[in-house]
Amino acid sequence: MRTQVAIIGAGPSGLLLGQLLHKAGIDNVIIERQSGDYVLGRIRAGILEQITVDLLREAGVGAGVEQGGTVHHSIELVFKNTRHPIDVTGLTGGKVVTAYGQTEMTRDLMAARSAAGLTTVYSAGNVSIHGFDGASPSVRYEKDGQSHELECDFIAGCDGFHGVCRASVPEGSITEYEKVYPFGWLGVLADVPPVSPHAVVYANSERGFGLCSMRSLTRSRYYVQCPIDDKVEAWSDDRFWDELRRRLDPAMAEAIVTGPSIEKSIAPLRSFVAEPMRFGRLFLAGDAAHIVPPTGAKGLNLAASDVKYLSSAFIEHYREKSNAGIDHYSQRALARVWRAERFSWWLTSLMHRFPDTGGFGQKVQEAELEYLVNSEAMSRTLAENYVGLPLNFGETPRP
Ligand code: RFL
Ligand code: PHB
Repeated sequence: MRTQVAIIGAGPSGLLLGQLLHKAGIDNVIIERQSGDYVLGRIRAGILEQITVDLLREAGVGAGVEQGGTVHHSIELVFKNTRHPIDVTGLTGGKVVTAYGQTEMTRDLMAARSAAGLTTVYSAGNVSIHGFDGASPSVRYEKDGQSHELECDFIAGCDGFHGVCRASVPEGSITEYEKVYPFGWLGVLADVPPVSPHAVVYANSERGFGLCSMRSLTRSRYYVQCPIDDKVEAWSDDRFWDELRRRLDPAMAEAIVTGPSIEKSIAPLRSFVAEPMRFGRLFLAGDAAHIVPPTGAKGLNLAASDVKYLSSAFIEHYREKSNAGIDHYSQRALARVWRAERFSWWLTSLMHRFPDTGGFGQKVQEAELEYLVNSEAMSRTLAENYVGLPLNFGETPRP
């Protein structure tokens, strides 16, 4: 088999890239280790920047988010048992965020891909990549007991943090930066109406961080910070709801509608960046190249902006026979990645209880939060990062 771009991974990065390339007439095949159902079963992000929504439209899959997404103009911070709305739209000259689950976005992209008759190989075993430092890269994999080889012009490594692409790069050519946080997030999905009309509630409390988010007007997603080695089995639904209530302000705790969980999982928190994001004819995108702690809601949005830069670079290569975009990809994507890394690290540090936070650390966090909600300058800094900085932020135009 031969294609122009071989995409490894059918998560949001790989599926969105495949769709944008298809729209531009560039042939691509996706090789995915898991089954389609398994990919759809992973409950992850829920907040889309406008850039991500625009990209879904550009890819021809905007109908789902237009019908099922909820547009929001504000978020809410809770500390010292008090709520503080932040008018992100007012502070950013009209920008919004949209609540729409990663699961739904993935389903829309999968449906569009199969409607277009594009090849996706699910449940591929022993995926390996070859020859990307030369002119003829290829991908080998097993399917139904048979070995296959896919020849291509380029490989897009969209295979997440534990994928094979980054791991295949020679050790000396890659630099990794990492910070692992000493806690995780316990998340619960439940068919209950969201507690707050705001997009997301971020709560700082002496008991640790809590978060209220939504998937629709009848489905909510809630999280509490938990010890890194905690087990899901130790958390009954009742224990989860009790703990969440204790981290919110009293009125919100009273108002929250609880119900049986339909999903419950613990995610570790990590900041990670691999540099560069290009190795010859191999390009990394999304979680394959970087991880942010979920506090800033940036993981999925960064995957989308990588894909925007990468698809533009491939389109420029095939249409205009120019490699300028390809040569610029890593530098461009990494500039945006580090801005989101900084923001996610900062919000994580401000909102969570660390082992050494203590009384002093708690007071300093509260003082910073108090400054934030009373200073228009700092509120605006939070808002402009939260809605997403422009794709060309800080760039000098290419000649
Ligand atoms: P994904 O979604 O991990 O998809 C990668 C795909 O590659 C496949 N794969 C392989 N395929 C072939 N061969 C191999 N050797 C392969 N190895 C792996 C995988 O099966 C998978 O289908 O990466 P992508 O597309 O870059 O998308 C990134 C987003 O998924 C990610 O940034 C966000 O979900 C991060 N994230 C969250 N972000 C938020 O903004 N808010 C959240 O609440 C939030 N929660 C989360 C998260 C990420 C989590 N991870 C990675 C464990 C919760 C979790 C648990
Ligand atoms: C979610 O809806 O899952 C969500 C929202 C905001 C975050 C993280 C997760 O910062």
